[in-house]
Amino acid sequence: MKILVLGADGYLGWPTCMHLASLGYDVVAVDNYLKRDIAKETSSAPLVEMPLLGKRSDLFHKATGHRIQVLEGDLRDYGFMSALLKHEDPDTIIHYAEQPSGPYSMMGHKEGALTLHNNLGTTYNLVMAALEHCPEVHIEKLGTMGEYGTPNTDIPEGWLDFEINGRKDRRLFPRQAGSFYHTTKILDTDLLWFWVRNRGIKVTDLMQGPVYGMHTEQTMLSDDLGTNFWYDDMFGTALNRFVVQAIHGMPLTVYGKGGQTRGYLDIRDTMQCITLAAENPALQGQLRIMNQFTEDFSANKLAEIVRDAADSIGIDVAIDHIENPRIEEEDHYYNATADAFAELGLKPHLLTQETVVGMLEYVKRHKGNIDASSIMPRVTWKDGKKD
Ligand code: USQ
Repeated sequence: MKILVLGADGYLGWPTCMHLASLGYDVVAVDNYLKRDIAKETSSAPLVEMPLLGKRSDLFHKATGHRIQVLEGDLRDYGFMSALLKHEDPDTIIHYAEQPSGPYSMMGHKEGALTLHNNLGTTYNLVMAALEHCPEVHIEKLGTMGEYGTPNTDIPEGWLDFEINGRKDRRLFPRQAGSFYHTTKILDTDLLWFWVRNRGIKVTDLMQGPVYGMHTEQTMLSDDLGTNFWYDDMFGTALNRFVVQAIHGMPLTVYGKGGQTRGYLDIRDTMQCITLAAENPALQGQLRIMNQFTEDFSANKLAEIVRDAADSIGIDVAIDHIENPRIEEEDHYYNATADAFAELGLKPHLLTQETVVGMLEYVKRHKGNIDASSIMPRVTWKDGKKD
């Protein structure tokens, strides 16, 4: 199987390339380093900055004998996207090529517009180029659990069967996102569903929760084969941030009451899910929606887990409830389904103390790189960028 990974330089993109190449798939990694550029603008830096894709691909080849082909280009440019799909003629495309930060998307007009145009533009170009050159390709699109928001009902996997005045139908489950970034993911889902209905493309839309961790089997092969691990207010996800805060010796930043609950997963389980979906593709003319998380936690619970893990290795950690920069429910019902991957055979790595201690130890080795000035929230949902 030939697999294109779009957005291959990202937190998930590079580990995905190595994981799939290690399984023997023919992997082509594509990126234009947009995230590195916008991260410079916001003074956000990963804990350890990894080499560019070409160098990592060479190192990976030396370490394993597997090759990952690297291409640099802007997928917002239809000429590039079209030539890419025509030339590579892939079986599967994993589409991570989106601006992934809620806070960044809420900063102001420029950042919101970039998020909107980049995220919708790449998805639209991908659909059009697939229809032009490889209409049977399986598109695996990274969506987000945040598309559903936090309804006061259970959350099914994508679809809602409903009845009004005795008549029944089935539609996308209502979406209501908590940031402009998350809203672009809703628009993506609608865009894909439109082209599935009208031209019969083959799509899996993965509703993924926040991911934690920095290591997969392949990232541990060498220091330079790691993933870019973010902990700042823009690109860092909750658990990753708490681990860095614990090592830096500052109180953990729970936003507001801390009852905000999300479905989380270990980065190793992202690898499993992406692979399971690729090996068991959607049908032609199907939009298959799969919820991608393994356990749910409130922000309070995550903070307690990190505090207890730190305590077990002699690090004292306090938990602080700071003013919530976001507009979101802080105390709500949450019960989301995640049956599809379990049925395909996902073996979850649950959040154990050993996992968190492993993360704490990695961050401790790089403690000197922590930039404390990018940890506290610099963007509010109400006012955008704080001066
Ligand atoms: N939170 C805190 N303290 C922090 C950081 C976050 O209490 O220091 C809370 C947030 O208020 C939120 C929850 O933790 O309620 C999760 O926040 P997050 O920053 O880990 O995740 P989020 O902004 O939702 O976005 C991340 C990724 C995004 C992905 C999404 C999956 O950045 O790309 O789509 O997780 S999901 O959350 O399911 O939509």
